[in-house]
Amino acid sequence: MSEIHRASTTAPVNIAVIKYWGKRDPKLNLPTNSSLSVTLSQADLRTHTTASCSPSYPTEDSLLLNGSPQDVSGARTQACFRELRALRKQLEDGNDTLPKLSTFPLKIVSENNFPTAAGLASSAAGFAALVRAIANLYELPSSPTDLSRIARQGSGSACRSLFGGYVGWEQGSAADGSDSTAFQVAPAEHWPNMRAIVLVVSAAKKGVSSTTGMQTTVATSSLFAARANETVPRRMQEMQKAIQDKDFETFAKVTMMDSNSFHATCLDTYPPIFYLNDVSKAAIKIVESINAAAGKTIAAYTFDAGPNAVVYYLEENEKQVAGLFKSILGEKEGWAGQRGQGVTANDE
Ligand code: 2P0
Repeated sequence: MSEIHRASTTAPVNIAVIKYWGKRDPKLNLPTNSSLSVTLSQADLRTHTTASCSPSYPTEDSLLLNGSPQDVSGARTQACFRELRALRKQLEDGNDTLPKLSTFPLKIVSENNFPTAAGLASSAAGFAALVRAIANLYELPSSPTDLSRIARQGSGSACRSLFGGYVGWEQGSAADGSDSTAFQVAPAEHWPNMRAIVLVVSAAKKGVSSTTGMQTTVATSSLFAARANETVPRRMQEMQKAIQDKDFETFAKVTMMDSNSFHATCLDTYPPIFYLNDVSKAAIKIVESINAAAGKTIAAYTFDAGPNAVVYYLEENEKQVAGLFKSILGEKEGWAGQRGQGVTANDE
């Protein structure tokens, strides 16, 4: 009987507070600007992935996501498989006693505990988990930074899910992408009272994929260049300082302004891209009214490539923020439910 080698891992969803939108190299997923995200608690939103390989498997690599077979022939998945196999082969070439796992077909089995492709960063957790599961299977000595470089080629935002807490993605300048990697700005424990609530406005698959949307924005939006070249570089600095200083008001203001800026470039795309709907806009109004009632900024909304809102707040304001949202959930048509909690303390 042939041996089966197996390793499992989980990777969390990350939600950007400075958004990645635009590629300078679509093949390598090299971005036009740096970005920064908060990694959510694995208890709520995560992908669980098991990678296995065996000489007895059918010759083709395979991937099962939530029970459905996925196409693995795409360039992105292939790039991840190729890079990880090459690293394993280096180990095997230097050590005759190691089993030749790099030559065996791979079987990947992934489960998301949240809606796939509904603007909830499913590809981020998905590729991060895929890359780390295979790296574990191959017993690679790679650092999270090395793995972030590989996961980025699967999906740009995936590089940020290799770290916990507050995570930046440096756009880099090298043509081969060697310096376009994720880095930890601060671990979750640095600001342990940070909380996020996810308002699932719609679990439907998004209308315009991120890859198509962002490249149309780059090609047609006149607002885009100012965002990528001036606004985001400044905000990256402001945001890192706000996190270091645990300055929630600045964190919140920059988060909301960057979400608005990203969606403005979407609207400025031709033909326009609409990710926010009327329920999203109602969520913005509620956050504004919460902040007005508090007399200071205690809640921050942000939206990715979909209508679902993520609202950041501090634990001490749980009642005023999450409590209010929870009390109106169900009364508003279109709010299918809510999930959320703290940021992850898992730095793996
Ligand atoms: C982000 N988004 O920073 C931004 C904000 C959506 C809006 O990263 O083409 O799925 O796979 O590199 O990572 C979504 O884009 O795009 C995304 P690809 P990805 O989280």
